[in-house]
Parts: sequence; structure tokens; C-alpha cells
Amino acid sequence: MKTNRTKSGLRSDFLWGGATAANQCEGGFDQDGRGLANVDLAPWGEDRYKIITSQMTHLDFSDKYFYPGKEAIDMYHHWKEDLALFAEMGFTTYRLSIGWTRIFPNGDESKPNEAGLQFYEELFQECKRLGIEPLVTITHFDFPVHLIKEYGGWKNRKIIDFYERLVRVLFTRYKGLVKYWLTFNEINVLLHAPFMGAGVVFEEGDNKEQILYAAAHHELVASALATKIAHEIDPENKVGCMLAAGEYYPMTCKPEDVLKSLEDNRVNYFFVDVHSRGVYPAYGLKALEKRGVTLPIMDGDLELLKAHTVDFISFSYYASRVSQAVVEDEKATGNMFDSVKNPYLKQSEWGWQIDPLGLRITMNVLYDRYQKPLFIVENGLGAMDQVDENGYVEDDYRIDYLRAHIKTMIDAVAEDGVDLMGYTTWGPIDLVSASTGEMSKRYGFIYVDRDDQGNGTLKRSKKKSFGWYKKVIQSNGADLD
Ligand code: BGP
Repeated sequence: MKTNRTKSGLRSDFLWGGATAANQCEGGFDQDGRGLANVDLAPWGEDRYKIITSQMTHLDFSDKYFYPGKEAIDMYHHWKEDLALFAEMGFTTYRLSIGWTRIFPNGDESKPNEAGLQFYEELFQECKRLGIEPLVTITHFDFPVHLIKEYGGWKNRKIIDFYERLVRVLFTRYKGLVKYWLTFNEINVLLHAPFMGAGVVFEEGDNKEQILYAAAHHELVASALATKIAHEIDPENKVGCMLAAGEYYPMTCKPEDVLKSLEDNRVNYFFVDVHSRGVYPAYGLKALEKRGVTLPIMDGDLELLKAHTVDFISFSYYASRVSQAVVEDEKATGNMFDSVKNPYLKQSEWGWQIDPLGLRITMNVLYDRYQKPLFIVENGLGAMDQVDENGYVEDDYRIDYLRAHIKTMIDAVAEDGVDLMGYTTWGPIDLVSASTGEMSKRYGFIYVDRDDQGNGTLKRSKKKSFGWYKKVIQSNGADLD
């Protein structure tokens, strides 16, 4: 079937919008029956990183810390106003995530919390009224604390049953309202931030790698099961996996560096290989075997993975990465991944390497590898904004970043033939940063009056980029000026 294209080369039904995660914007952490989630316990300040990466165990609130997720930008009470602003920009999609503990406060109840279901139902109905297609992440760094304390998080196979319960409820209740689903946000992040990605905490003497790959296997099985159930409940449903992407380049053409970049890329593609091809890749099984890690594969798992692969592949892209066989050069930071600093690239204020062409490269690699439609579900620049007295921000740096990335995205489609379903920027409205807990690391087209310590009126106002993105959407990517 021939897809209709517009002037830019993008599909005529291309989905444009923005992406958020419940824990970084909703707030209302204890309202209407919501239970406690891992992400509620991620404080602002230097211990945050140790907690989300499981170097430090923190399972109860402490007076010592400020927890930005408790109130976040209070989208729990501002969602109508926020959706209206998204609609004004012309969004045709909005990616959001479900707070698991709004639906199942402890995670192991047999009946869901009606107030939580109602909240998202009203939101989806409003999306429908506004002509916005919801793209729903079932879990975005979100996990009931009760399931950590009682069961040990995703390292325990039992969690698959609770996840199954959750997805059945969601697919049934929101049938006809939601069609696009993502099973796990940035599934590969669980290897780097186990508490945030899989509700895993470690004890003295634990074989960490064994635990991480057990959690990975359980999430992959749960994802295949969700895909199966989604299709059974509504054949219209489209289910995608979600990868924290960004190619590793070899630091030099020295074969050792090239081999290292191949290996580094495989650590990430391992997840998409299973999601999309339905089998564990040979290189992955070998690597785990060499390290003495056994996947806890049970009867029926491999058949399930094989039979229920994803419909599309979604990913976040902020930066490319660099591999070096023997690390001699300076390291860079960036979205939880180790990388050597790329001397050809500039960096954001948070040290993330800015590489628009890397998006085209990453898209091509993913499309060559899987031949399934792609969906870019996160891309953006976290920056320090200077706001004036009217709440206006002249954020040309953000426009420049997005323009450059959208350009190469269009090249990947129009020049290289990649099949791309849509593009959602990260944080269309300022929200809490996942890695740092800061509000001052802003991504939005919409400014929110709130600071790192939780002061501010929460008032929303439009930045310069608001009008720019509106034009981009209106022209389906043809007008990027
Ligand atoms: C991705 C996460 C998001 C988001 C984004 C930006 O890894 O999926 O939740 O926060 O990165 O990262 P940060 O908020 O740390 O700047």
C-alpha cells in the first residue's frame, strides 16, 4: 500500500506531539487512593542518582529530603488546561504514562482503584474531543513500592502476573479511546538504573548481573504477554517497545574500537531484538553464558516471545555515544549511559552531546535492523531558561536544537526511506527531570513557574518555541524556520 506523503516527505497522517511521564508531571502522589511508587521516593539532590541506580536503598520518605515528584507540576489538577495548550499547538498525539499505583495502589490487589481509572478515562475522552491521539506508556519508571518490599521488584517472576492484571484492566477499560501503547519506557535503562527501571534494590553479596537479566527477562515476557492481550482485546491496538537509543560510534577506525562499539550497541539492541524478532540473539546468549548469567526461562516463555512481537519500535534520542576499547579520553555524561566525549560535538549545559545527524544514523540502523515502523517518542534539549516578568522565554537554543533534529529526521524518511509514524518531543511542558530531580532542567514549549525546591505558582506560560512548534506541525514539517 502506498502511503500518502506531504511536501516535507512525511506521511500525511504523521503524528506530532509531546511526551510526558506520570511521575514527572502529575503530582497528587497520595490523592484518590493512589499508592506509593518507587519514583515518589527519588529525592532532589545528590543522593537521587545513588537511589535510582540502586547504589543506595531508600524505601520510605525521610525528612532529610525534598521529593519533587510528590507535587511535580500538579498536572493531576491542571491537565485540562495543559491539554488545551497542547491542542493549541496542533498536537495530533500526546504521549503520557499511567501511574501504576493510581490503578493498583499496592500492585497486588485483585480489584483496581476506580478513581484512578476514572482520572485517565476523563483525560482520554478530552484528548478525543481535541483530536489528540493518546500514546500510552504502561510503565514509565513507575513501580509500586509494596511490590518492591514484598516481592523484590521485577527480579521476581510473580510481577508478570500483576502486570498482566494491570494491562487487562487498561486495555479493557480504554478500548476505543487508546490505540497506541508502549509496554516499558526505555527498557534498557533497567541495566543502568535498576531501582527506577525495575524496582530492584540490592543486598550485600548479590550477583547483580544475574538479578538484572532476570528482571529483563521478566519484563520482556510481560511485554510479549501485554502485546498478546492488547491484540486479543482490540485488534486495532498497536503495541510498541521503547528503547533509550543513540548509536555508539567507534572513537577511531582502530578495529578494536569498532568491535567495542558493536558490543556496546548490542547491549541495547538486545532488548529490541527480543521485542521485535521474538528470539534472544546469539551474541547476547553467548555474552551472558561467558559471564555466568542464566536467564530464568520457563516453559512457554520462548514461544510467547516468538509469537507476540511488537507492531512498531519507539525510542528516545538525545545524543549519540562513543566507544573506545581502552578508555583514554575524557568521558561525557548523557541519559545514564557511559560514553567517551566526542570531540566533534557540542554539549548541552548538562553535558549531553548534541548530535542531530546521529538521529538520522540511529533511525537508519533501527530500520535496517528490524524493518518495522519507527516512532520517535522523546527528543529535546534540557536547558536553563531565563524567564521575563510575563512568563516569556526567548528559547532560540531550544528551537535550534529541535529544528536540527527534525531536519535529519525528515532526511531519514525522505532521503533514506525510513518508515516513521510520528515524533513527540520530550517535556512539551516543563517537568521534573528524571535523572536530577531538577525543575531548572527545562524542556518545555510551556514554562511552569516552579523551582527546584518546589516554590512557585505553577502558572503556565508560552515560550517562543510554542509558536515555532505550532508552525512546524501545521506545515507537517515543511516549515522549520
Ligand atoms: C529519558 C526518560 C524521561 C526523561 C528524559 C530526559 O531517559 O525517559 O523520563 O526525563 O530522559 O532526561 P532528564 O529528565 O534526566 O533530563
